[in-house]
Amino acid sequence: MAKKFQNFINGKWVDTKSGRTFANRNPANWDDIIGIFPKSGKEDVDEAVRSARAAFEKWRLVPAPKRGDILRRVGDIMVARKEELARQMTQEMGKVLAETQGDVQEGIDTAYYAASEGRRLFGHTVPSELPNKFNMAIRVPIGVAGIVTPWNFPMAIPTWKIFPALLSGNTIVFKPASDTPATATSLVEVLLEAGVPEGVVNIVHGGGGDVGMNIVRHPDIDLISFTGSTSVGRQISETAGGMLKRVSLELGGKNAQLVMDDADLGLALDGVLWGAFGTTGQRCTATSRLILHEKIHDVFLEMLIKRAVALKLGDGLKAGVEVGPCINENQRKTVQSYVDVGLKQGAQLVAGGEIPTESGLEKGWFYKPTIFTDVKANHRIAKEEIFGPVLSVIRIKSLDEGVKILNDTIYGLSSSIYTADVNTAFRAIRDINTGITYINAPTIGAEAHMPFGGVKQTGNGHREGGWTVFEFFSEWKTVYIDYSGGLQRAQIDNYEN
Ligand code: UN1
Repeated sequence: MAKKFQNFINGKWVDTKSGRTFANRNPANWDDIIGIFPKSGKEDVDEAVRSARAAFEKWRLVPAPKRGDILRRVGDIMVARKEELARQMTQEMGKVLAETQGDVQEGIDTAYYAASEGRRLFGHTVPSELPNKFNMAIRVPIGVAGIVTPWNFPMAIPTWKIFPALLSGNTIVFKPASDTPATATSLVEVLLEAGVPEGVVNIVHGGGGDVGMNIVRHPDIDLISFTGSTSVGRQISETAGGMLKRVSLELGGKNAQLVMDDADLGLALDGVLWGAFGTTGQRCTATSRLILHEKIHDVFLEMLIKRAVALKLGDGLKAGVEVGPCINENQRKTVQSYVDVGLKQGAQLVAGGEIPTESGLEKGWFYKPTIFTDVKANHRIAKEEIFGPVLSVIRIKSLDEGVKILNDTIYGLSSSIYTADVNTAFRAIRDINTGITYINAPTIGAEAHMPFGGVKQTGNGHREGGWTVFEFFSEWKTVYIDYSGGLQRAQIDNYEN
């Protein structure tokens, strides 16, 4: 019998009001049911928002260093449970164990970073233009945060949002992706064990339409943090924009790795294999374009194909497996449809491009690591986010041409350049138009204490991670304290006419 999971609302584990449920399956073996989860609706969201709103009145008054102490305990518990959480995540999401361990570690890093921020949350004191008057700007909590997260980083991305939101004094209504609800449930259990009070964190499982959009639309949700597709992000932005809500969006990417003729090719090869096929290409930061200088194009490609076709697919819990499955049937269909489009538009398929037929893989959503060459700027596989193990290779003649092609996309999340020339590197840093740029490293691998996010249609200008995420989850309050004992009129009494 598959385990039955519940929502957590107002300090209690509860079923949905409607009693509806859905099953979640292991993408490497669809006979393996991870659990039965609540398929929630508007009435469940309403209940969760009521709980979070009531809890906010107490939580906002807990001193930030104390909120930080709870998050430090969250980090400690995650350290103790790291292996178990990673195994659960691989079973639920498919990526290999080393990667799910990394995903949990990113949550641990975020917990400790947020904990330390509890003793900082700096404001500003600034001199007043009037005598006997004191000016300061302080950070205050905002209210109830709606947190809507994807399945590709089932632990790290929720922690990027929830931990700074809590540290800043907000309460939470959390809707995790319906492909990874078990990991999300474990995260809530960790928060409770660490001492997060009743009502402060609420989790509501279910679909984007029934749960996600009802969170976005709810008048008592003050801010929304979403990571996912650009099309859903646009829908959230339109709805929330009309209600004048604060929204942080982390959306698509079409990230490129540029390899110059002076690059260390072995290093660039390890980088692109990890960037393109790690997490089965299912990262916002995944390398989906490889831009090769013509002088090294053929030799590099030969090295790349050899390694890519040798990557071992399988159940991510098994030793030696390097690439897990796609998350679900739809995602694999999307990958296959892009491969078909690539072929139709005239790109050359040089590796993969099909579902593997080896025994042991037949009950999972596996797809072979795929490489296209002769990809042109107008090909859809050069422009659109695929979110799977498909790499489009483009040939260039110079740095300028490479940077131009790299920038020629509606997205702008991550980028990478391999070169031995410091001048080339610095010109690339200046001219590449993405939120994140790596020099001699792949497009993936952001660290928790650095700003994370992108330009153009990758987002709406906010940054997660690092010190910048606390900007999003808190409000500035400007305070003037006049201790002169008289009326002092700014801009008037301190100037002679
Ligand atoms: C994502 O795919 O949305 O930089 C997040 C990385 C990871 C996070 C990716 N640390 O690849």
